[in-house]
Amino acid sequence: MNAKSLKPQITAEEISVSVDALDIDRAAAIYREHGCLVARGLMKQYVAEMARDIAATVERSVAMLDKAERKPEGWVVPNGSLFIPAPEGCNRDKQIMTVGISYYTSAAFLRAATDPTALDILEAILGPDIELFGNGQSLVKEPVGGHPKHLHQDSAYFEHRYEGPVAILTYVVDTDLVNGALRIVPGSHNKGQLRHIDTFSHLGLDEDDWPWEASLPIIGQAGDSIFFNVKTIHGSKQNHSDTPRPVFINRYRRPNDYAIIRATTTANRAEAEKQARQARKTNELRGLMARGFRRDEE
Ligand SMILES: O=C(O)CCC(=O)C(=O)O
Repeated sequence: MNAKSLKPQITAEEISVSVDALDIDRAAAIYREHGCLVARGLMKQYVAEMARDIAATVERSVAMLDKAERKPEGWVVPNGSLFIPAPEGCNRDKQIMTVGISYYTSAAFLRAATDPTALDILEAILGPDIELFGNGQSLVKEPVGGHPKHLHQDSAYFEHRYEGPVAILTYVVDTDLVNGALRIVPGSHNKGQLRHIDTFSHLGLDEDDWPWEASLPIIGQAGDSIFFNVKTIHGSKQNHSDTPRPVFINRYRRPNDYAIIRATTTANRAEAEKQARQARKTNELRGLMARGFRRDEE
């Protein structure tokens, strides 16, 4: 594969808007065309509290490691944090990956999820009625070699009946090529559902087909947010800095949408694919309404 031919033909600047001079229609148009959008400064006001709450949750999670339960994805401690094998040189044999923080444990997280400017942009993308998908997610890359997240589509993990969720991933610290900038493949939301393989960071794309060079790194400051479609290819490399690299993610969808396949490995995805036709909105937990009204009970 010629990596040069895969190199994104667009710059981060071209898919970015600033909340200080926000043109909502332009923001939505960028998202629609490229399957991604960078909103500079969108979540600045929540960053200090989110940094505090994420750090406290990580500390508690590490203290619970002796109660960790083995799962196909790694080890899960009682507060829901997921650990995977640690990089060489770490003083533990397990490193944190996803942090057991949610709207149930952090008021700042819930406030960020219902941020009015974020919802204005989402409304221009999804329409007037918007349901939260999930209870919020946070990932932390530990210092000095914290995990990579291989390029993937979120739809490998939760494929939806209709358009699927919009994710908003927010940097909690200034993030660059050293500590693991999010990398994104603009336009890849139009490629349909791609075949994923099992990787160190769970479902991921085959690097021979989708090398890192195909992706555009988004260098940003704490409080910058990246919107992306459930089928937009994204991922991030290891954290080579000496401090943690946290992010938090809020996800939203139209109220009538629902997951038809949920998976974390190729084996459980193959099983879930067989059941996809039986999936119904009524079989899934409804999310809280972030804007508008749930018009049709399906
Ligand atoms: O932490 C990151 O940079 C990536 C997170 C991610 O790709 C995901 O949760 O789908």
